[in-house]
Amino acid sequence: MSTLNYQERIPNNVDLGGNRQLQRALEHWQPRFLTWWKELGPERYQDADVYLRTAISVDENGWANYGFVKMPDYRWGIFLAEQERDRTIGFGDLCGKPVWQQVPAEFRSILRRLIVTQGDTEPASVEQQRLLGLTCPSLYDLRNLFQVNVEEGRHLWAMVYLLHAHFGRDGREEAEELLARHSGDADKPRILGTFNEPISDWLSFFMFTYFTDRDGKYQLKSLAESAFDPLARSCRFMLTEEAYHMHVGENGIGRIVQRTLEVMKEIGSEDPEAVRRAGAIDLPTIQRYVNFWFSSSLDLFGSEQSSNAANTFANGIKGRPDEATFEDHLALDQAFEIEVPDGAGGLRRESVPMRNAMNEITRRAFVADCETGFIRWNRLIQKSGYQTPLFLPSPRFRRTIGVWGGQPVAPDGSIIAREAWETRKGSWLPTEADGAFIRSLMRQVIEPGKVAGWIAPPARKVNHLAADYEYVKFH
Ligand code: BYC
Repeated sequence: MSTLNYQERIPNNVDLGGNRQLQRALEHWQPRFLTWWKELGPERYQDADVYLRTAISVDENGWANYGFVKMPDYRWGIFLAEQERDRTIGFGDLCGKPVWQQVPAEFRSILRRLIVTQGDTEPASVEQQRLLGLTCPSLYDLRNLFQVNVEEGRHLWAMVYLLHAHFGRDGREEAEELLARHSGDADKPRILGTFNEPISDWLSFFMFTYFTDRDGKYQLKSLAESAFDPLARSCRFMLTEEAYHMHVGENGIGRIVQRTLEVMKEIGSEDPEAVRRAGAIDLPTIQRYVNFWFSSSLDLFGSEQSSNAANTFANGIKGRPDEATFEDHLALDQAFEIEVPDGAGGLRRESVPMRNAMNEITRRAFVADCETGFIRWNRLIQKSGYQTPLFLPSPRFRRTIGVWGGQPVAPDGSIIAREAWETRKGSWLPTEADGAFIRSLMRQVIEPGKVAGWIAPPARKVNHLAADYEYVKFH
């Protein structure tokens, strides 16, 4: 017997009300999701009223509304972008054939694996970020954190919907497992590396939302091309929310850089120790956090040469981001050049069949997109009269996956001796001492309109509200 009015409780455009089997599956899963959310979602603030955006439709002109809601009462909805009439497969061997509304038996296990991998990252990020509310630099940031968290929750719902609606018993079991694996758990970790890294401070949070959510953008863009139409439509709508998460990252890092520059001017010094003594985060430390999160996020694209990627492309399951912008959608007789270590301390170029290089093609689009924030931050640095820019390290730096995995490479991309890597990595990656310093800055500020000393106030408000708006009301 239905205990909830799903049509009302879960805003959706998938006719949940008309599908009793799906309702039953979700009725089973939903209380487990809530238990998970209360145990491993945002610590302490389950009871607070938070000013949140909630997706209510897929109408481009008004897809969400804003209002106060307690997070456990958030209406995690299920939305698929509008169905395109007569959509055909846009790439691979089946190019031009009609897309699938159901999962073809021969692709069932690969599609399930991709949906599970995507789904796994969503609750993982909520778990990683669960303690950040206790050290938020402002009420504005606290609200943004919770906005990101509930939307990652909705993205989990999006994948669980697909598992329940299209994969029968296997899908239901996988949906349970999505709540059973936990970020950083020794026995049951999350599937992909970055999602087991702790995010214990706000500098890491902004790096994660800048870099790792951007991996999300590119993976979702690739899946939005899928011949499995419900997956494609689901991912297309998820991208709408994902854009805001990256904006949180870009603005957060920008505000930290801005504050650092103000302090450097005030004290008339760039010396990292002096900047730290004045309560700001020195630029070399910010660079070390960039190096860490960028390299970790690069691994999320998989190996440069991948038969998995070639197969999913050939079968129409996963395309390239913005596939329509490519000229040849078959990518059959083409080659792609990648760099590999030559085993003698140098590198050589290798030609790979294009289909096998899809992970690398997607990674390169990601890297180009990562540059945008640096242009803005470096403009701030330059305008303040300083000459040392922030930069993206070489994609070969600190890789653990792919041809560069485990290779000793400096941030400028040069291959170095292993001993040199060991002695110099402390100047390239966050150290224990960096972590301790950053954590020492993490003191909660929740007075409306006030902001911690290590980050500049936000330039833009949420939904045009006043700067001292009470975005979160505590009880
Ligand atoms: N860590 O052929 P390979 C997001 C595994 S983020 C651990 O090189 P393939 C979000 C790989 O799974 C977007 N394992 O790669 C962001 C495979 O294992 P199996 C998440 C890794 O298969 C912020 C093996 O190595 N979405 O949405 O072509 C907040 C050989 O793999 C890693 C997706 O990832 C790693 N870094 O591609 C919230 C989309 N890298 O199968 C959310 C779905 C590779 O042999 N996933 N491996 O056991 C995929 O498309 C693919 O699974 C991957 C790997 C791109 C991840």
